[in-house]
Amino acid sequence: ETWRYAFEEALDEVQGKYAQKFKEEVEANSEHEIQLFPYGTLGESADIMEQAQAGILQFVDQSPGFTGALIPEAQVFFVPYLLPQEDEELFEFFRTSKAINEMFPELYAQQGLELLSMFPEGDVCLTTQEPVRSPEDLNEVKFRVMTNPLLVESYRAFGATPTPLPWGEVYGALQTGIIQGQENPGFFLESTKMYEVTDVITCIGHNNFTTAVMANKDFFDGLSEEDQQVIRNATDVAFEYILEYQSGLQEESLEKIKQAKPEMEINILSEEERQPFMDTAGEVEEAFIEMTGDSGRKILEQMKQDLAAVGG
Ligand code: 6CS
Repeated sequence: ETWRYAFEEALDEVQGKYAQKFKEEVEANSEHEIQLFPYGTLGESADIMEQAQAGILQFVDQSPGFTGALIPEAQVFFVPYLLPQEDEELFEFFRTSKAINEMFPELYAQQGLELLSMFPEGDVCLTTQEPVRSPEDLNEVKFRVMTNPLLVESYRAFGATPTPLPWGEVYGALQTGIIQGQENPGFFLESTKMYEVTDVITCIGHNNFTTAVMANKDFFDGLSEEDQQVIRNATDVAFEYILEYQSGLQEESLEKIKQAKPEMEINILSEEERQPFMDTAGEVEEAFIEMTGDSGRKILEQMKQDLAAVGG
C-alpha cells in the first residue's frame, strides 16, 4: 500500500528531513511505501490539514501556528518565553512532557487525528526593514504572523500590528511593502531568502518553532497492530534524528545569510533589551486562558510542570 504524507516545507528543510527519515524507516520495516508531498504541491497548510482530516492524505505535518482554529489549546506554543532556550532542556521537554505526549493526543483525536509527534524546529527570530531594539521599534510595523489568534495577541503585546497570512503570501507582501516584518527559525530565513526582502534579523529568544506530525485517525485505527508499531518506531527514529540534525543549524544558517548578504544586520538582543518583550508573557497567557478556558488552563499548567521537571 502507498501512504501519502504532506508537510509545510521543502524536502531539504526541517519538516522535509523528518519526513524523509520517517519514510525511510517505514519502507525499511514494512511492505508499505510513502509518497511525500512537500510544500506547494498540494496547497497551503490549511489545505493539507483538510485533506488529512478527509482521509485523502494518511499523514500530515501541520504546525500549531496554523492549528489554532481547529484546536485552540495548540496555541499554547505562542505564549512568549515559555519554552527553554537551551537545546538539551528543550529536547528533553519534548521527549518527556505529559502535556505533549498524553494531553495533546486526546485533543487531536477529537479532530480525527492521531498525533504522532511534536518537535522543535529552531529558535525564532524577527526579520524587519529597520532595527528592533525594543517594542517601541515595532510600533506601526505590519508584522506577518501565522494564522493563529494567540500569535496575533502576542505581537500586539510586542507593540506591532500583527497581520496573519498563509506562508505563500509572505515574500510578495514584504517585497511590495504590504507588511514590514515576519518571524521564523534561522534555517527557514535562509532557505526562503527572507534576507532579500528584509534588512535586519533580530533574535529575542521568545520562542522555538514547534511543529506536529499526525495521521488520519480512522486510517491509523484501521491498521494492524504491527503496522501501528512500525509507524510509532519510525516516528521515534525520525524524532531523534531531527533533533540531532538541528545541532548548530541556527548559527550556520545565520552565517550563510551573512555570506549571501553582508550588509544584513543581525542583532541578538541582550537580556536587558529582551526584558520588555518578556514582560508581555503574563498578558498573553491570560489571553490564552480566555480563549481556551479550563482545558487550556490545564494544558498550560501541565506544560509548566513538565518544563520544571527538565529544569526549565
Ligand atoms: O512561517 C510559516 O508559515 C512557515 N514556517 C516554517 C518554519 N515552517 C512552515 C510554515 O508554513
